[in-house]
Amino acid sequence: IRFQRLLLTGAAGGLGQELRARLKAYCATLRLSDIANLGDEGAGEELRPARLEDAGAVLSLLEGVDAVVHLGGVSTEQPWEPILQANIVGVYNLYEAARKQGVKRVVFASSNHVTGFYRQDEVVGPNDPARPDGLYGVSKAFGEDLSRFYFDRYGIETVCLRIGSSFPEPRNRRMLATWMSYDDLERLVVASLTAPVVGHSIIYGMGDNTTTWWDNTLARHIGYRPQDSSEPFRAKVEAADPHPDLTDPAVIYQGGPFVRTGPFE
Ligand code: 15L
Repeated sequence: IRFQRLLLTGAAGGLGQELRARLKAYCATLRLSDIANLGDEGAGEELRPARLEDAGAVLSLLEGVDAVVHLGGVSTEQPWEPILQANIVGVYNLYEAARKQGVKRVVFASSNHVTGFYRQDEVVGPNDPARPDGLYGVSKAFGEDLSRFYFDRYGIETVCLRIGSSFPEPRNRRMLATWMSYDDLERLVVASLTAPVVGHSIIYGMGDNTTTWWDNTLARHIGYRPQDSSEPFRAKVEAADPHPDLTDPAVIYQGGPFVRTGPFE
């Protein structure tokens, strides 16, 4: 047990459900928040449904927590209004609450879609300019910038995780590069919570894959060592899609299908 109380937002989502089970080992109390149903409160859990756009609710959410794992918000390309509320207003409310409640570290679920308009024949690192592949990617870039400001101005540390594709298995050719197992996700989040000093850091959430588009060498101080590779799934994934269309933007760019989602009106 390293923490008295951790807050996990977005706890009802795909990665939230995984981390709900896994983060309990690291804290006496795990506070869980979402707008979707969180089920029953287990031992060592506190269920606190909250809307991220509700500043007052978010302020009480962060009361008495040692650190936050912020997965909450919209996680796909969507129309502007939901993204504005959950990911822009919501992340501002989160950092204001951290400032007012004295919370000193946040692990922010950013996304590979911050740099989704780089091509699949380029290798990108955290110091390259953002090239978001949609409004969702723009909102995650905003969260990265906002968290950098809260570090420079108020000393609140953040690790921005530009998560690739975290699923039980890679589902397509793109995910041979972007895939991260749930065990590696846990390793990454725990390293981000427990590294002695992180300042403001950006790290791509990927596994120990053979094909990679992302350079994490500038984030070695976090101490994340991925252990699972997409390579054992390669033959199966390639057989399912033997002739990819090399003129399809989803095949050309790192963001995959996100680069051609929308507009919505
Ligand atoms: C994301 O940011 C999404 O939240 C997730 O559902 C995946 O689609 C992932 O990116 C991806 O790029 O595969």
